[in-house]
Amino acid sequence: MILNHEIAKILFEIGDYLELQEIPFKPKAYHQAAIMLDGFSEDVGQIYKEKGLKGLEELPSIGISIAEKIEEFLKTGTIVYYSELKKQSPIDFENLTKVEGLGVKRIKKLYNELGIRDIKTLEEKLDRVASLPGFGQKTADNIKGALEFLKQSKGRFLLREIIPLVDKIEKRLKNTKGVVNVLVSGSTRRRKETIGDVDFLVGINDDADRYIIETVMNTFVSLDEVIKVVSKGETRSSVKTSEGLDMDLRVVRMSSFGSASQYFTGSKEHNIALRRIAIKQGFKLNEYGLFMNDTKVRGETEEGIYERLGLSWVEPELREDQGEIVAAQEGTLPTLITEKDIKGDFHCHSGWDGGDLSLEDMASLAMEMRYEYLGISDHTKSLRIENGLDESALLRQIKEIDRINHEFKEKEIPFRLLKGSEVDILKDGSLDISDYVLSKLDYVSISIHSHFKMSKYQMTERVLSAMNNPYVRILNHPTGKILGKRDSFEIDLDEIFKKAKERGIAIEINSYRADINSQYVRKLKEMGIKMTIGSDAHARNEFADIRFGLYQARRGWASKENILNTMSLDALKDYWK
Ligand code: DGT
Ligand code: CA
Ligand code: CA
Ligand code: ZN
Repeated sequence: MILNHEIAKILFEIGDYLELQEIPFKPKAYHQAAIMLDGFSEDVGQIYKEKGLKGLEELPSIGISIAEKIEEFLKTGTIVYYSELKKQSPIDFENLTKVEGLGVKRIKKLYNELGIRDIKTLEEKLDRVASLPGFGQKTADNIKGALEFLKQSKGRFLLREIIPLVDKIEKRLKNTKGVVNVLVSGSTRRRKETIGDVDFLVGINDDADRYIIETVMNTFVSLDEVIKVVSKGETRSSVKTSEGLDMDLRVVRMSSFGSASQYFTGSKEHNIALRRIAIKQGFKLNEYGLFMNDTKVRGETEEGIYERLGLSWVEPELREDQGEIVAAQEGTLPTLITEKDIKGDFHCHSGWDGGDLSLEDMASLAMEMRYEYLGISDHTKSLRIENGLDESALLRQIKEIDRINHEFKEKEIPFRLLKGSEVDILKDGSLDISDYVLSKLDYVSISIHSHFKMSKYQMTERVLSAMNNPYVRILNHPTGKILGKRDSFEIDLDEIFKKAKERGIAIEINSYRADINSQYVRKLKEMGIKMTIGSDAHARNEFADIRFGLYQARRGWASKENILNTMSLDALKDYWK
């Protein structure tokens, strides 16, 4: 929900500024309101429209003063209180908090002790950071790494973060007069995990006049989100949004819509390989169509083009020139896993380890997703910032799940919660929960959440040793990477995959982190290792994010058979025995 998110971001920052001024209580209120809003499933704009200020005030964690700020934002697009705080503050919070590892407390110290105000002064005074009390060389190195990371990733956007905006614009274009079809093409359609720019394709009737094209172009360049029009032409326009995202639009006649879809979906490498095949057969292929001796033989549909060239239609996620063309010629393309195949999720967090979701809430959210089961995988005790569960809490949770499942059974509801856990792998490779308690769970998934800076050998041994525990069924986010945020730690994945194969442990494709990318998926598939797709949801609106893991699975050629969460509950329980 892009509006909720936008407001939440501002409220959170207000909290930060207040914390900086050492004002009591208020910061927490703003932070809590922001966290609630970000995870809230309904659009605040809609709530305000229907119920006014009162509706906002009735939301959890929101009192009258914050409700008024939200109202102000909805009415005017800004919050004066926020702009004032920001103006008064000597510190550029917005950008400094983007540096992984820098929270309000540290930023405050950096300012007070070294006069660091923004990214630039941070870079300048970096060598003095290590000697600050409470920082040390390790922290300074981490900050340095995070700064480099920030620079590197500039320019590309996470698919997950732009999709809401893209959907909105797609709808807007679809509702424009004279528009027959809209396709989001380019890397967005191929579901690449990061996007350089978004490529919209609009189809209009063959006999549409110039006025129609003009209307489409005008709609596009005057979208609310657009702050800069880079170019505006007869058939093509480019713009920049306020978040810095570039977007292209091309308008084509419907008789060329298929060939244009094919061309602008790419990838460039796939297109070049396909064009080579066309040329070999005496055709010419471009965005306007497939031609033989200047006569257009195909163009309306993508399928038609592939078919005429002797290929089956290729799913966009596979179009990377990674063997898909030959497979399409030979009719050996895989049947990719689809959203419908997913019967449950093994990675999500309840209010027991933070957040505000009860187990019942989670069950009903899972049923909304049409799942058969949901694995509760709260963190364990070593993860103190996340309120990790200790043995006794886990045992209580197990009881509670049994009780809820019993109720489902009584009421003949065909859904079950699974007793899972995201158990912490300690520095020495042991798990932080006793085997006795682990044996009571339906499945155990394990993760590294600490001590990232080990040698490759040590880290590999650590994880291998954890994988030897007989109750382990899933290894979560094996590289530690969080795409766009944090790099992977050193680890020998070949060894890890071998062990996974040997012990029948599944490797997680984490939807949020995107650390297991399509190349790894493909390798795991080839090795015959099962995978899971995990949403890693901590809030209401994050369950549906499982689709981003699904996209990476598809880009890695995964079929239903390769992914554990496509199994029915009975088959799964059998498998885990
Ligand atoms: P991006 O934007 O970096 O995430 O990646 P794409 O794939 O969206 O690339 P983009 O936006 O430059 O171009 C969109 C599509 O247009 C691309 O996937 C294939 C097609 N295309 C662009 N340039 C060429 C080219 O030089 N040759 C061919 N055959 N196709 C091209
Ligand atoms: Ca693009
Ligand atoms: Ca482009
Ligand atoms: Zn998790």
